[in-house]
Amino acid sequence: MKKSNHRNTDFDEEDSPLNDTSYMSLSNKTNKHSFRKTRLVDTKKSNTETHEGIVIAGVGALWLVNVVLNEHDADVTTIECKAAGIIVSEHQDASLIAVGDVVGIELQSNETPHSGTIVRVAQRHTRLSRVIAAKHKTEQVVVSNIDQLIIVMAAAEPFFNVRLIDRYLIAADKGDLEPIICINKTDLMPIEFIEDQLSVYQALGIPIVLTSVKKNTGIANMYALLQGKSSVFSGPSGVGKSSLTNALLGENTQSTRTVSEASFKGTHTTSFVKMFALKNGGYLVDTPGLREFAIWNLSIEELPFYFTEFENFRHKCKFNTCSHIHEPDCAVLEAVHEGLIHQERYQSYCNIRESLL
Ligand SMILES: Nc1nc2c(ncn2[C@@H]2O[C@H](COP(=O)(O)OP(=O)(O)O)[C@@H](O)[C@H]2O)c(=O)[nH]1
Ligand SMILES: [Mg+2]
Ligand SMILES: [Zn+2]
Repeated sequence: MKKSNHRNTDFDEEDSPLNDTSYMSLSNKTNKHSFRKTRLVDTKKSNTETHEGIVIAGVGALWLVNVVLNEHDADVTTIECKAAGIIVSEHQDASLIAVGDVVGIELQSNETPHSGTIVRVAQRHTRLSRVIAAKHKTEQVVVSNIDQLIIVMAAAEPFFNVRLIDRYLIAADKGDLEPIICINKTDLMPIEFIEDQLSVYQALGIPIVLTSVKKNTGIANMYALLQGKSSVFSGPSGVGKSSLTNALLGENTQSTRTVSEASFKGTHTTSFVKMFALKNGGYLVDTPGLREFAIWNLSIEELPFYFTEFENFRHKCKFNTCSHIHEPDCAVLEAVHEGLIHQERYQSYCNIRESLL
C-alpha cells in the first residue's frame, strides 16, 4: 500500500500535464499480460464494488478514467476520479498514477454524471519516465502501458535537437517502448538536409517519419505506423504534436475535446496529457511539450550500454572500467576519431555522462 499524495501537476509550467482519452484495452502488450489474473476487484473488502478502468487524462488532483459500467452494452463511460488516501499499487514506481494505468475505482454516486475514487493501480508493462525538475528529484511517469514512443521534433522553428533525441532513446529503451523519430515541419527545410542529419539514426535501425501538417505530407505514413498500437507523442513545445494529433484524428477530434472540456471546466485543455482512440484501432497520447528531459534512474555505469554502437569497441578498451572520456587506449574514442562512431552521438554520451556526475 502506498500513501497517496500524488498530484499530476508536475509538468513544466508552460507545458504542464498532458492527458485525456478513452478505451478499454490499451495495447496488445497490455492484454497479453496479467490483467486477467489481477482483476481489480477486492473480494475481501465490504460490498463496495470496484470497477476496472483506464486512466485517459489527468489534471491537478483529478483523473479521467474510462470504464465499462454495464457489461451488456459495453459502452465506455468516462468518470472523473480523485485518488484515494491509500492506494493499493502493484507497481513500485514513485509516480503512483499515470495516464495509461489500469486502475480500480469505486463509484461515489449512482447518479449520472458519476464521480469516483481510484483505489488500486495495476502493474505497468511499459513506461515513459523522467525526472521532475522540482526541489527533490523524483520520478514522473508521463504515460504507462504504451507500445511506441514517437519522438517529435521540427525541421525548423524550433530546429530539431539531437541531444534530446538521444535522451529520449535511452528513456524508451529503459521503459520498454519502441522508439520512432518524427520530424515535422519538413516544409521549412530541404528534405535532403534532414535525411543527412538523421542518417545516424537510420544506421541504428530507428524508424524515421518525415511529416508536414501544413503540406499534408507523411501523415498517411504516420497513421500506418500507429495502427493497432498505442503510441505517445513527446518532444519540445511548438514542434506540431497537437497539430499532428488533430490531423491523425480527423473528425474524431471534436468529440474527444468535448469530453475533456466538460470534465475539466476552467482548465486549459491544451496543456495536459490526452489519450485518443484512432479509427484504425490505435491509441494516441498527446503530451505537453517538455523543455528538458532528464532520464529517471540512470547510472553512469550503465550509460555506455544504451549506446549500442559502442558495443563493438567497448571490450577493446585498455581499462575495463574505461569511461571512454579521457583514458589512454580507449577503443571507443579511437572509433570516434576514425568516424566509426558518430561524433554527435558521442557528444550526447559525454553530455549525459556529465549530467550524471
Ligand atoms: N510550417 C509548419 N508549421 C506547423 C506544422 N505543424 C504545426 N505547425 C505550427 O506550429 C505551431 C505549433 O504547433 P502545435 O501543434 O501547437 O505544437 P505542439 O506544441 O508540439 O503541440 C502552430 O502554429 C502550428 O500551426 C508544419 O508541418 N509546418
Ligand atoms: Mg501541443
Ligand atoms: Zn573506452
